[in-house]
Amino acid sequence: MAKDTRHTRDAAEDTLDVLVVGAGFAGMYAIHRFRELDLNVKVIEAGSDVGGTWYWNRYPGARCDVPSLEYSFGFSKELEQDWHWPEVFSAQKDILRYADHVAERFDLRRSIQFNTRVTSVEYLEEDNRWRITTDKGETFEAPCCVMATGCLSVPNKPELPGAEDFTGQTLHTGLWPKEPVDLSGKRVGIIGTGSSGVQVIPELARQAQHLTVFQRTPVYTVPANRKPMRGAVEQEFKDNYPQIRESQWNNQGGVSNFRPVKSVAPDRARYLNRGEGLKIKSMTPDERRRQLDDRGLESILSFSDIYADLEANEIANELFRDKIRSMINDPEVAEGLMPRGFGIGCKRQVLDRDYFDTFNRDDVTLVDLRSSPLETITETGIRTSTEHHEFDVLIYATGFDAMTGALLKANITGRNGQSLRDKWEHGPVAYLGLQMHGFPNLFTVTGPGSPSVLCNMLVAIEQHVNWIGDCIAYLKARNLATIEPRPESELEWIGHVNDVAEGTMFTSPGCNSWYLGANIPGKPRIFMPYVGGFPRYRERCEFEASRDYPGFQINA
Ligand code: N01
Repeated sequence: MAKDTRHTRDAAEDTLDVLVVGAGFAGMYAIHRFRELDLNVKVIEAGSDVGGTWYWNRYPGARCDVPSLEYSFGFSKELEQDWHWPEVFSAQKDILRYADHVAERFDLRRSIQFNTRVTSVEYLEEDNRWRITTDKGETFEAPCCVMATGCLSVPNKPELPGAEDFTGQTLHTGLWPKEPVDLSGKRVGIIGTGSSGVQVIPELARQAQHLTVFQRTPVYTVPANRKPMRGAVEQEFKDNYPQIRESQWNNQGGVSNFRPVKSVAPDRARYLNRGEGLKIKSMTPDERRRQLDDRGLESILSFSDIYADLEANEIANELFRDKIRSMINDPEVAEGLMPRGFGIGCKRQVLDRDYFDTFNRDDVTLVDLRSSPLETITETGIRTSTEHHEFDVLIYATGFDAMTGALLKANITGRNGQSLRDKWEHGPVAYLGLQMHGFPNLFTVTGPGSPSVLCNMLVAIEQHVNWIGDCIAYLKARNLATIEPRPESELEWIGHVNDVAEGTMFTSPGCNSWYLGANIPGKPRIFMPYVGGFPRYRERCEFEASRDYPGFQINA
């Protein structure tokens, strides 16, 4: 098909410095920061509004697992002080309200073209420019391009036999409709019990006439600390924000772990101390059980030896399974819900509200796909090797093509016509998760090889956007044409990313997570995020910027 080269110009486009793909929190902050640096920026966004992951994941029960006072922008002291979070861990709708407020407050929407999907991103070598083509047949050009496309933004819908035959309603948690979905009186089937499934299942059970949960892998999930925000606690946080933000930047996962002391009653303060630092191997079986009984199932995560010692981890796994036995009425259902064959800490920790209790309801059925594999989807439900289950609505909570999915889907082509797909055939190769050799002036926010999903995303995003903005401003101020990593920098960094993941629970035997690409058939098995910690990573980025980018090639 002939390429549509119609070029849509807006008033500022001739002087555009940067094109950004995506108006989630990364794209939003990029507009603000780039404007501060006097860079002319335009953002292309597929959705009809800002918010990224929180725009698309509207399923009932969607909620953040980082406290909102920490999962929020730190670039504006006024914003920090003015915004009120109604709950400690925010629901999706409150995070979207925050995104809307940020967009209004900093007048971001005038730089965003909504309802437009990018279909290709191409380097024009002779001009040292990037051209973006959209599904509307438009093209836009600029010397630099920033992919702010998110780590979990391409929903994974597995190809299951008979999927097209189902005549009822089909939904995906990662593409939940904006319009309310009424499930009352409906029979609902759901596939998937990761973070999304675990959050939505109790909500579906409350709404639907009957819920059937198709589970392939049981999950280690612990109750979320779900509470309304108390004014005094919020104020104490706000009074300490400078110190909190500094702690975030010096913490492995970008969270300050700030504990309010003035606004918390002494007995509560004791409760908040979940026994961090205790070693499970140094305790007797009775002491371990007492720890969970007294401080809750979530305290299992605080044993300090379970993340690097497989034997300690297995003791914790058995303790977890014991707890499930005591929580679930039907022993067969309890057995079905017990994770085995991989340990706590291999996957992203899942937090829930009433998850296990849900399986004590008469109107909820657990189907264990390990003992009864899914044979086919039918017109009216799912047939497993043992039974046909009928329902009106089928929900996929089957996750995402994480970290690389959105970048590959954008059809990026660099120098000499090399596609990113070809470059990453055997796994993502990038320097600091920021840039790829052969793709000059193309930047990725929280790309593979950066702390990204192992870090508080808002903190990771701010650090990346700041670095990218400074780098582009550096080129512009010196009239330099392009920057890209040296090939040896990429290889050395990827080696380091793999080395630090080695020996952790993330890469332990039996671990199959989306961090490793293991949820997508055919995807290279590589541990993608950087597990070496945010401070160490940040230092490396700062080293590059402060020494005129020695790990990069710069062309005049
Ligand atoms: O996706 P997942 P998710 N047949 O990949 C199952 C973030 N997040 O959307 O494990 C049957 O974790 C799959 O089974 P298995 C967070 O970072 C955060 O739930 O592959 N089942 C699994 O049970 C999280 O880690 C929050 O055997 C199939 C499920 O689908 C990330 O997003 C909330 C299947 C997918 O689980 C992804 O979570 C929500 C098949 N063919 C999400 N294919 C919070 O902040 C897949 N599955 C709280």
